[in-house]
Amino acid sequence: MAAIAAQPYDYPLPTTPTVALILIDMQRDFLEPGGFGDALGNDVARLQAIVPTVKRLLEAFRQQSLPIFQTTESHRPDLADCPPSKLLRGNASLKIGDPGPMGRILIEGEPGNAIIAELAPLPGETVITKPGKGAFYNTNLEFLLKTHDITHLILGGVTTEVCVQTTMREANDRGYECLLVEDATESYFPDFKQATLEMVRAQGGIVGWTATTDQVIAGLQAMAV
Ligand code: C5J
Repeated sequence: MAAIAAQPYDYPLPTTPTVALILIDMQRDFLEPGGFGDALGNDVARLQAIVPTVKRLLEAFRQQSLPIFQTTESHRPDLADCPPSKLLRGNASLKIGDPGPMGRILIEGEPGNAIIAELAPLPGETVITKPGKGAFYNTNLEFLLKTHDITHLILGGVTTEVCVQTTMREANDRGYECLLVEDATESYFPDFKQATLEMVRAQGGIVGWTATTDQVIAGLQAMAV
């Protein structure tokens, strides 16, 4: 049986290709100046640095015709799906819904809310628009995964300890075998990223596995033969 060399131990791959890539929130709002992440006072360059690696991971799934799901953190223009607790939290220079240099912050359909051009989804790749941090909350992701008989999720994207970790925990509780790709995820806070990697694979993989992009690609190639 094929496996991905991973921590805390090898991640067994299924014999039928029921593995999907979940790329979280690789959006201009988090990666480019003038977006939500920047408005919160973060250095977006840290996140931009992983784009070539994430692209390599994405291309590997494309080459093997494996299912790809990308997510965006997005709200309706009328903000009806944004609870006041989220809207008013923090001290951002621009709040959700405010006009910024790339359109209204974190609003669906605005230029800044799009997935970055380098990773733009191709026809047939699913984009899940999510109002929360986790990709299962108030979305049809679980329904779509079940429809495609997917059992194994390979996760990347931003930010590691917020939307990526929340999604991985939601998926783990739903019975999915989850692997977080170490160099295809990033945080504005290096310590938070490191802590997340360590906590998900602690205690024998209490939330799942972690591995590098090279290790994932090697495992997928072994699955294909
Ligand atoms: C945040 C995210 N950090 N995609 N969103 O607010 O992690």
